[in-house]
Amino acid sequence: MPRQFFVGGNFKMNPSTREQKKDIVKILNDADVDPNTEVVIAPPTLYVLSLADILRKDFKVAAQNAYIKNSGAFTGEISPAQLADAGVPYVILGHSERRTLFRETSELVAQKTRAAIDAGLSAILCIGETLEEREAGKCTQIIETQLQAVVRVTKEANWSKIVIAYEPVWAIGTGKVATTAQAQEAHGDIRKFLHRVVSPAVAESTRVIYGGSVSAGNCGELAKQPDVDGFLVGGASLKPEFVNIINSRR
Ligand code: G2H
Repeated sequence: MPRQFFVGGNFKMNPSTREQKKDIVKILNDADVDPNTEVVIAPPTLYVLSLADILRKDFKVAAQNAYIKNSGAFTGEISPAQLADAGVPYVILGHSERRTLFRETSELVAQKTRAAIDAGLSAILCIGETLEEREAGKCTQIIETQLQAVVRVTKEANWSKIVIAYEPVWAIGTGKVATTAQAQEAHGDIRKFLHRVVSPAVAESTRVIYGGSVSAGNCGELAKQPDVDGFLVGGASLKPEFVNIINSRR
């Protein structure tokens, strides 16, 4: 079965007002979009439910993070069980901003992934190397280490609930997108790793999406790569050009 094209909008800590949120939703609701693309919008936690209420029903919502426990004394955290109970189907985990600014290790990200799946959520699992790691020739090694942590705590069946987002850290918010060849090579490596370490079926069915300065201008060529199954979009997801990215396979 072909992998369904997936486009996520990672709003990060934007927009700053509820009014701006409504303006963005209006653009999405009015847009003519490819019905074959799965679209998932990840606003800040505060806005997830109110955005879901006004968002067109063929789009889904996601949280940008969740903790490893379902309840308890964890001030400031949000639990996977709470998200599931609220009808939120997806959560982004392991984004490089979480890994670097908030010191999340691959082991913690793996535990979060397991907890999310156990609660009934699907995870958009972000991985990717820094510029320093790429220049040292460690791209594949870093990606595999980040994935291996998840492999250790998940079962083969869990992978149907995971979308892998390859986001090279040097391309995030910098305007410096990976070349189509760089993206295809990394995505191909991820698929080979899944084939070797999990199973050929999981390698074939798991969606591997690209993130890092995706725009209306560069999405078309990236979307043509055989192992690029969609995008996780930051800055451009707040702009009208996000519609072009959703439609990049059209
Ligand atoms: C990478 C991406 C969204 P941007 O962080 O996850 O952001 O498209 O702004 O580089």
